[in-house]
Amino acid sequence: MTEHCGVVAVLGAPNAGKSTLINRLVGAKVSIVSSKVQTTRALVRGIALQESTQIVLIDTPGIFKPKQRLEKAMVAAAWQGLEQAELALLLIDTSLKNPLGPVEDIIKRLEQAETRVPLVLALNKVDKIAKDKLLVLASSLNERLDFAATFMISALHGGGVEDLLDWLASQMPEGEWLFPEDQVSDMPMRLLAAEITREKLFNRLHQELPYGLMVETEQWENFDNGDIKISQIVYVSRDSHKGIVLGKGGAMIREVGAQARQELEEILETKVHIKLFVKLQENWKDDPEKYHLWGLDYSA
Ligand SMILES: Nc1nc2c(ncn2[C@@H]2O[C@H](COP(=O)(O)OP(=O)(O)OP(=O)(O)O)[C@@H](O)[C@H]2O)c(=O)[nH]1
Ligand SMILES: [Mg+2]
Repeated sequence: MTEHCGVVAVLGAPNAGKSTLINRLVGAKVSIVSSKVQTTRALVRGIALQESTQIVLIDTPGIFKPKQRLEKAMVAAAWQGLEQAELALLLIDTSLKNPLGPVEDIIKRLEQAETRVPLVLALNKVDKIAKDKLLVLASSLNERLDFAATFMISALHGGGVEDLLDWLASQMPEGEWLFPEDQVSDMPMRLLAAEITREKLFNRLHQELPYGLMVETEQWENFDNGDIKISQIVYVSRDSHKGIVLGKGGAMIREVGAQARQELEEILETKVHIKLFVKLQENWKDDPEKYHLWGLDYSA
């Protein structure tokens, strides 16, 4: 069979469900998910297969009005994802009161885009909204932009995702696969391991605290018996956050470590030991090296 292969960038507002969708299309966890906005910080590539077709899906940080340096770098990365793609998927959170509000700027930019890429629309979270509202939304978006197709999906529950995958596959040009058959992501395991810990922290911490955190895998040791030992540093940007992340008598960080270990053991199919250290680094958001690590542009 002739091989087909192409790159699809998934764009949308923060929290639209982009990472959830990519994990589902790929059939494996390649990008972390949380109920909070601004979870994905850099470009993450997930690789989906559909018969003889390989679809490289770029998960992007949500697009919003950035203020801080890190936010600017995240939004710049999202637009950079578009440049690399031959097809862009705009994902909308239909469960919002005003689903178009947070995508107004994205629509404007896509309208103007100098290098126009074909677009596909996916209305997400349809499990939470009435059908008539969806149809209105679909037609008003189609009036604004020229979408090659529109899908109504639930990335979380899977509804409509199979049809979307079939359609995406049908759009991919002839060409050799970019990745080996069994590869689901281009992210090195050390980075994915750090992301998984960050996801567990995001899910447990409240308000602004998660945004002041970053996780780095410091050491990765493979033992002869197959066990893996991972040491990670959780950087906090304020001294007062250290105690919160540690929890009473270290209870919080232990629980986060246990959750991360469990997930990594499933992914790696071996016994994992994980050690987490919490360190204060007030200005990690101004440290170019941290940006480099994630492929983010420090001066975006
Ligand atoms: N009910 C419902 N919830 C969903 C659906 N898809 C995603 N979610 C939830 O929406 C939240 C955000 O999902 P993510 O996949 O992290 O969203 P994202 O677009 O990647 O967000 P950022 O990385 O912050 O830009 C999570 O709590 C998901 O479980 C869906 O189809 N239905
Ligand atoms: Mg995400």
